[in-house]
Amino acid sequence: MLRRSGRPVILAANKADNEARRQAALEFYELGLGEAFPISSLHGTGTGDLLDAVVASFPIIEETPESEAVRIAIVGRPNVGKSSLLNALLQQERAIVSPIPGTTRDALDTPLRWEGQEVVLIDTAGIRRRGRVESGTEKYSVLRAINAIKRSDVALLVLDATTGVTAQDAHVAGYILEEDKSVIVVVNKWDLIEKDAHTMTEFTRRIRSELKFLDYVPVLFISAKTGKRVDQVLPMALKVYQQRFERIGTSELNLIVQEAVVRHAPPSKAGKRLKFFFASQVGIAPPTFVFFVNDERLVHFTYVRYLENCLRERYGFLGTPLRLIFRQRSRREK
Ligand SMILES: Nc1nc2c(ncn2[C@@H]2O[C@H](COP(=O)(O)OP(=O)(O)OP(=O)(O)O)[C@@H](O)[C@H]2O)c(=O)[nH]1
Ligand SMILES: [Mg+2]
Repeated sequence: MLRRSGRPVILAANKADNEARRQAALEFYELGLGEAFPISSLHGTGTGDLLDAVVASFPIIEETPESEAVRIAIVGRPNVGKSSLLNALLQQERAIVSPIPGTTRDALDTPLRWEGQEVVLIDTAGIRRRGRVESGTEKYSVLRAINAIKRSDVALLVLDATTGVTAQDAHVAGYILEEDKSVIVVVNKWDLIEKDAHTMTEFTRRIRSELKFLDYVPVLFISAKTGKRVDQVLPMALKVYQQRFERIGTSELNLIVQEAVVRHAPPSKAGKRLKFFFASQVGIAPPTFVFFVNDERLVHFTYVRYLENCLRERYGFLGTPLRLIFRQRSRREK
């Protein structure tokens, strides 16, 4: 009956409380349902591998329903050089423009092929600060930029090197994060800066402190005008795109959590300490993790940050936001 249903079937052999019983679970091969996962509901063993198998059988939900292309939005304040960057990217010899019929929903979408990968670059009009009196067209351009961010996988947040980070830049960064998009900071007009050996480090430090929630984000210093380091933009964007889809296996993830807890004790309140029971990655793009804990009220944001850093130490997730969700395990299950 199960086979006829056409649904994926995963066999769990329960009550495999000891090694002998785990071995015995191999016999279930005879059912013709593939490998049996020996588990023990009583001891909670084997459930990690079982969950991995369950998750692996899920149909892959296409994040990019309109095409297979990686969509990269170029956003930032007016006049920082977004359109110039687009043109500079198109001038690179390896970027061959190849129009794909039916994918261009907006006059500003430029499809191209980069080393075998379909890419759509989305140029936008500069986003001004919220709250200003906006003319009709300006308002429209803001909406279009926000829409471009929504449609993208990766956003290039373009800054003007001569003005540094402004409140508007933080504002645009906020839009990108609200949408859980991956991001690269591109500092443009680097040709106009008088530099010494420390300028780039100092600039990077300032960007990281002024946009502090973006500390996992790569920063590139370019000149759309001279073409300097423009060739690093697309490879970096594609790298960031790939890390958006990275998965941590359940056993590996739980090891990371155990080690994190040993290195740095979780917070406690009124004599009660936060305890981790089990963690699982439940989603990609952005990578989303659920942590089952004894009491979610004990979760403090500094510890969330710390856990996030532990995940990034091992997996990078360059330029990609992570979602960490904490769930209280109900008493019944204890
Ligand atoms: N020196 C220098 N000038 C640049 C660079 N990139 C762009 N510019 C100049 O900056 C001005 C604005 O460039 P655009 O590319 O139109 O800027 P934009 O971000 O598309 O502007 P909006 O579409 O109005 O939001 C132009 O005069 C460009 O020539 C650069 O790397 N160096
Ligand atoms: Mg422009």
